[in-house]
Amino acid sequence: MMEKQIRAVCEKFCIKGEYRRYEIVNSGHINTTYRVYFFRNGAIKDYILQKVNTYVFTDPIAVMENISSVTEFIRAKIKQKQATAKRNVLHYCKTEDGDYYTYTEDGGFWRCCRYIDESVCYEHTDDLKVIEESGIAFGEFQRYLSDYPVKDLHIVIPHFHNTIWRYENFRKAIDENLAGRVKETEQDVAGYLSLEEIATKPYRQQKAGILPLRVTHNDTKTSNVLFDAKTREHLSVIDLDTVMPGLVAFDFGDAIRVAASTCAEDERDLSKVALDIEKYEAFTRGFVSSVKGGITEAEKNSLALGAIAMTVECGVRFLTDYLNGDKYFKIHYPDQNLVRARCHLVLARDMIAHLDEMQAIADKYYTK
Ligand code: GN1
Ligand code: MG
Repeated sequence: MMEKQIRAVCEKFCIKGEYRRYEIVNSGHINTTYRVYFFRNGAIKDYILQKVNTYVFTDPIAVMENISSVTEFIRAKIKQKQATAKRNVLHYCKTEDGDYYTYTEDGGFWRCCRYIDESVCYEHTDDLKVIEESGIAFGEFQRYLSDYPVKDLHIVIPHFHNTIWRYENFRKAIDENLAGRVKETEQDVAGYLSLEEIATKPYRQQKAGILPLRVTHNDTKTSNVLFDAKTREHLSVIDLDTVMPGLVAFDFGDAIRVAASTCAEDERDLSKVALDIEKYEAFTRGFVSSVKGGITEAEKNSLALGAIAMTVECGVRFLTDYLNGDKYFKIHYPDQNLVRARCHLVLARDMIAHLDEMQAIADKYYTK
């Protein structure tokens, strides 16, 4: 059944050659992803098919408009300096009608992109070179889009990194107690409520005009970068669903949340959870040197704070979803959202304890 649907979608995207097989890609908490293998001109050609989660992305066509426009923009920039951009930016396929998407009979919204040859991605890594490379990748992304017209982007998820709004939703979930889980999470709830002031600071600074809105990726976890399988150098940033106006501090911070943690984002053993300052430094070196002079002094001063804001915000979102009965993030076992939330609370507190040190490292690599 699934295979039939997958083959039908491939046909819509005019993929040539002989279909071989598909596999499920089990990363990402939102969309459903498949890798599909074709045989053409004596070689295997593979593609990534995704069924977009339309509960989360209520206007998926707007998502694809953002993505196609941003990837074309980046492609043109890369082609100014090298012959091909094939491995350095995603290439989405069009249907016969010229659309970057197709629907299946069950109402599913699908898209398809070429798989980047000899690439790998990591959910979590201890390899400092890979971490520094991921910093370079997101810094480069920021630089490529520094002159992209921000106002042309669709706001595909309103209030996405509006930390104040995330807290409002959290309070609503506590009041409604839809899944009857408030009692067992009393301590976690109190812990997150106590961090509201610090977590909402970058957002308030943007509202006050201290921090500018830029084109940002907004989902900068380590698994959203592809690396060369042999050299471990960065190739391309992926998962462009949430490219929207945002803060540099948020892209930096959301990356640190994952890249500079001692463990995975759902570590149950909280004694293992901490900020790894060496990893933090590796990412920061990559990111700050790669955005070069493209960020203001105020933005540089907001980076470490952004890491705290994004770690708290993400934890608040996991806990809110747990309280609501796991409606948003995919879970692989019953209390995964609670485990994720607890892990983020410990990580955020450790970051707060090291804020000065984190800030000093950002200062060290910054040049105007
Ligand atoms: C989701 O889809 P994925 O796994 O890249 C989420 C991010 C969270 C992340 C936590 C659209 O990202 O905001 O930070 O999970 N994406 C959306 O791992 O909500
Ligand atoms: Mg994503």
